[in-house]
Amino acid sequence: MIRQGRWLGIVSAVLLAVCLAFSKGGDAIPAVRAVGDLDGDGKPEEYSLAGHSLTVTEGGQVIWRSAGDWRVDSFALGDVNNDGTDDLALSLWKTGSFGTLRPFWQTGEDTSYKNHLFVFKLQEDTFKSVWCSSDLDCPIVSFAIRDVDGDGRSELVVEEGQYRRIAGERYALALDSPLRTAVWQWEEWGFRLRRLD
Ligand SMILES: [Ca+2]
Ligand SMILES: [Ca+2]
Ligand SMILES: [Ca+2]
Repeated sequence: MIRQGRWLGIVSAVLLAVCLAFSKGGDAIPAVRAVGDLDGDGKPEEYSLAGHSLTVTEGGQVIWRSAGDWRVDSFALGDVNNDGTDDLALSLWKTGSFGTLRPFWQTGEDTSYKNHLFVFKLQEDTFKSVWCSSDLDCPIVSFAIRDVDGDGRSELVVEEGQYRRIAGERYALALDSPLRTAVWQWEEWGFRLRRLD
């Protein structure tokens, strides 16, 4: 049992090192578990996705949990807005396109259940929203934060699919839809489409 425990410890250390390598290299991929130090306090946070819920701990304490009515598909750590600090990006499904930041000209019912991309930064153990999309036109199948053109700035690389209607305003990813790759670059107030393949 002791030997088994030691091996488990070594395997965990290797996994931790791999995760740290991803977060430090600036080339992040969606994962079910990752380690980063987004607030730069020298204490790494652990990010774990289970049951479509993301939990963030630091020093064994839970510092953040995704909202109960979000279905989180995937996440990535990386400096998606190129301000020098890594961010947390989430692909999630929820009801309502606008949440509390509803534009005044939107007066109808806000009951659609679709895919969103949210970006947060971490400051002093508090996650603050950097950008929260309304309903995405095309749902995310997978995404990564990386520098695709080698200019030293990160891009958001998204594999997009199509929605299928389940009932009413409730949608899901159409599993048989053709995929396309979209490359988005952060500009001052949001993402601009750079390329669509
Ligand atoms: Ca930290
Ligand atoms: Ca950033
Ligand atoms: Ca780039």
